[in-house]
Amino acid sequence: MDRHLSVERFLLQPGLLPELRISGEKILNNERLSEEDGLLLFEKAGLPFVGAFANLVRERLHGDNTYFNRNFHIEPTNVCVFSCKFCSYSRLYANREEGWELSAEQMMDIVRSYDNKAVTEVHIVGGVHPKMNLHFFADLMRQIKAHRPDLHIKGFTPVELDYMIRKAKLSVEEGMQLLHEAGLDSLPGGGAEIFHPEIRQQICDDKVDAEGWLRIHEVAHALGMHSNATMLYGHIEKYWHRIDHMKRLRDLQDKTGGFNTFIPLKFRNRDNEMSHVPESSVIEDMKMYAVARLFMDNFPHLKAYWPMLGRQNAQLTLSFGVNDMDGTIDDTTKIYAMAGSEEQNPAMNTNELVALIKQVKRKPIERNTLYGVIKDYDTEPEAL
Ligand code: V47
Ligand code: SF4
Repeated sequence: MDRHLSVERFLLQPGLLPELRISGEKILNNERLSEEDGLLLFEKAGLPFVGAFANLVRERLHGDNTYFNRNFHIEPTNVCVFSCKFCSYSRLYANREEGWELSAEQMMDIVRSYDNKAVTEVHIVGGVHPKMNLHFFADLMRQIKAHRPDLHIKGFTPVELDYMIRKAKLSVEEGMQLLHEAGLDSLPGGGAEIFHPEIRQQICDDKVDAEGWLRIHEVAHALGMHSNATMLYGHIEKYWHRIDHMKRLRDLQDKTGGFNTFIPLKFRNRDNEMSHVPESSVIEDMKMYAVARLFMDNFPHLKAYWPMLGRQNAQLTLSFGVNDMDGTIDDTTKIYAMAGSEEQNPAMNTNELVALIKQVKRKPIERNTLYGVIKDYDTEPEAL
């Protein structure tokens, strides 16, 4: 059936709110949704409605293509000077003997352990340790690039960058330029949480604010680097805080075009100071992905981070706007296992990830960080 027609029938439902019909028509006509439209979808639309429209947009942009990459994480430390209430992972500097701190040599050992593996990206992210400064990380990146020049380094959130650049007494432009020249290729999406101060002050008061986060990404884009953006949802925020967050990102993307991917991150409540806050339902999670796909019309990709959602829910997101499953990860991240995810040892080999995508009738495509196609698994044989 024509995809357009199958979605149009939602607009013919008797009793459909006139405002929802208007939003639906905008989507069919490729028009941008306003903040009011976005809020309405969260508040008044059922999951089948938003899901059908989000899937239409996903298929318009990408057909059945579903991207993943082969990557590994390095988490240099979980010692952190900040104290985000949702964080299950960090240890304060005063309690640093409970945490870990990797030396540059230990991190190079991790990089070398992938020497014969077809990984294309290393994702470096961790706590903010006062002794691991900008020059330490610049030197680490030079060593990584000297060892393996083609490995894409996606690293550091604006939380880490703001702290290390300030400490080095450089401007954001100078700091980012130095790190880029040392080998930093792109920025991951972390540290964004919820931008609005009403929520940010309650959950992560002491780290970089919305303006600081957005400015670092803007400077990175001006240097020709790409980046991702996240949103930590499903805790104490209201729907309008989510819309405010997405609008700020959409506005910056209009200006720079430097974002690749939007990644909604489901709040997990184990072993943190927000454990009393219940987690969102699967229905709410799917709605979040669908509205994100519809509202973030200038973000080419929408990612479900499977180590956080679990494999089956990640499969489900592929019908609600998502076209990217992140990567093989290889059990190298602890952030979500410590926060209560189903995935206690997140690792999937390429064949498992490919099978997961094929099982729900989508086309698995291995990509590099910037979405260049490495292999189309629909037409080529499986990896070994
Ligand atoms: O900013 C921390 C989140 C983020 C919890 O860009 C939590 O490709 C849920 O941003 N429940 C860091 N989330 C991870 C991140 C990321 C991950 C994968 C891929 C990319 C990418 C980026 O983790 C933090 C925070 O929002 N986080 N604690 C928690 N309890
Ligand atoms: Fe530190 Fe990041 Fe945890 Fe916040 S979320 S306490 S910045 S490691």
